[in-house]
Amino acid sequence: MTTIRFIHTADLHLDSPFKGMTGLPSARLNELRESTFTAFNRLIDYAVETSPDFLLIVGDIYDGEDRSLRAQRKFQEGMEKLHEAHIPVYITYGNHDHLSGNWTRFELPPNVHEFSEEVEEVPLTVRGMDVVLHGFSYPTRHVREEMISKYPPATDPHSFHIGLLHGSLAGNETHAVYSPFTIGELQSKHYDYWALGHIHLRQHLSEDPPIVYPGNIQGRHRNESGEKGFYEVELSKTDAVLSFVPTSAVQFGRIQIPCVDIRHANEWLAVCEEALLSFATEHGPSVVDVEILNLDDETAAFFAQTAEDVWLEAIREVMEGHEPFVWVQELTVTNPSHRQESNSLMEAVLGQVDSWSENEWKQVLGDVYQHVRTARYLEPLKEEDIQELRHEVEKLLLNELPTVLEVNR
Ligand SMILES: [Mn+2]
Repeated sequence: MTTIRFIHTADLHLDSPFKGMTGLPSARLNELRESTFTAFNRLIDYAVETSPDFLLIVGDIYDGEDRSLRAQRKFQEGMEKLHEAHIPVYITYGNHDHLSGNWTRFELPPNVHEFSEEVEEVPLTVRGMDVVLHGFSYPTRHVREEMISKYPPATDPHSFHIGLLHGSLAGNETHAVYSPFTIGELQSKHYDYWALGHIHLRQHLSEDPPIVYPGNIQGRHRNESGEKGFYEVELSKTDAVLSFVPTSAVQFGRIQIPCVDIRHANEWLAVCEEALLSFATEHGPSVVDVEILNLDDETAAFFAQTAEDVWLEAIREVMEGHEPFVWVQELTVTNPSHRQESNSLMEAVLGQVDSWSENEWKQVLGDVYQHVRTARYLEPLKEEDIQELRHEVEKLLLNELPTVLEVNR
């Protein structure tokens, strides 16, 4: 045998609070709040069933630096199951669950190795083959240092070398840049596989060797849409075969529904219901944004008679009780002529907004965040808050710009 088989996962974000989700019936909200655990259980069950040589978890096991007691207990249970199944687990902690957080400690079973805050080499033997893992845990939340320079190059060509690294590409400003690296730097270490974490979008940065973000195992908001899961990797010295295994309990998504020649509300509701049901059949329980488009003038006039939030309420009611559930989080009616007209101005404004760094966002929001009376009720600004605000900006522009242009004509 010359192939090792392992599971690569990251960003479990156990016990994510889904605090931006409002309006859901409480049973659905509970389902959503359980979703990170459901996804985690699917990961554990899969491992127990398929007995990989080992499991890698590359940072952000917990969503909060306080590592909620419940999340730790569930994680502990999962690790015990793997212990009983004789599956070793190697974990690093990331920016969300760094080692300086204040938490009540659980003792993990002996099959679990936790990487320390220094880049560490862990040798293991898998069915007679030598494997060396390299990795570290975040000592504090903000690790801006180029930790990659501390990873030793592989010298022994007969061993499998795997790097575990929670961080992002240098120069990629769309995410908080932690432990930055370049693809060239990773390649220069001559490892057989780079198991990355931190970016929640599943992606391969390189094929040879594989440099891979598995993404998170459960989406947490509209910007983490689509199927989520982990990779099962079969690795030989000459080849790597990656299989994606889905785990999401609830999927976030976006549906565009063309509405031509709609003259009555019941027609519209029927069209939406059909589209939403077929989405749920394909993707399971979902939280979706619906965009109504392709309106002719008469249909646009028909929609304008009723406020968008009333339309939204109506469609939510129609979907009530359907299994698997589909919750419509947002409804937008896009008038194509407006969209075209405002495109270039919108792009200019959004381009500006997208160029803001985290600090610039804080400056822009300074009035609110530094206000004597409001500041103490606000939680610190997070990356997902910024994404949500960016989304609100886009919506506002889409709705308001045409009116502004109209007035100034
Ligand atoms: Mn993460």
